Amino acid sequence: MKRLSTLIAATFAAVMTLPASAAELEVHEPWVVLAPPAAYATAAFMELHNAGETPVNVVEADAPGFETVELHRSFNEDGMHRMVRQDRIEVPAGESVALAPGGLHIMLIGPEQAPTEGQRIPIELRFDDGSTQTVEAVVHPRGERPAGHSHGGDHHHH
Ligand SMILES: [Cu+2]
Repeated sequence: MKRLSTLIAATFAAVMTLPASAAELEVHEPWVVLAPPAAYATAAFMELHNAGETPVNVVEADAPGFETVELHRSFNEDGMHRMVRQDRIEVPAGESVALAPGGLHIMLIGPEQAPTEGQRIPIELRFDDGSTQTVEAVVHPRGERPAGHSHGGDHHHH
């Protein structure tokens, strides 16, 4: 039996890949929409890039100072703007997924205090392997670029 189990172990070793971890996910330009002070909710956007060789699944998000944080997707149906909660946001290996206005976003619901322009909101992303990654999203009005951003192909370290 020893030989057989060795063979099985070897087979598994060949098939198994390293679990996807947060370390392989690069998060670019996280930002939060500056909402009117009385707004019930606002949204966070960012670009997720998976530099690894296995898919990365974001299954939850959280942020301090908000009652509820959910993964959402906006879409248009018969001219109506709607959004639906997502169980996960999958970032395929080697690809990028944009969380952007009109599409995927992280919904920040029920702020204790209205976020103000320039505020940095830590958003924790949780992955299906149990790992987490926290990004700092800057609050700014829709349609504006965060201050100090450059498109020089620089790598962001976290
Ligand atoms: Cu939403």
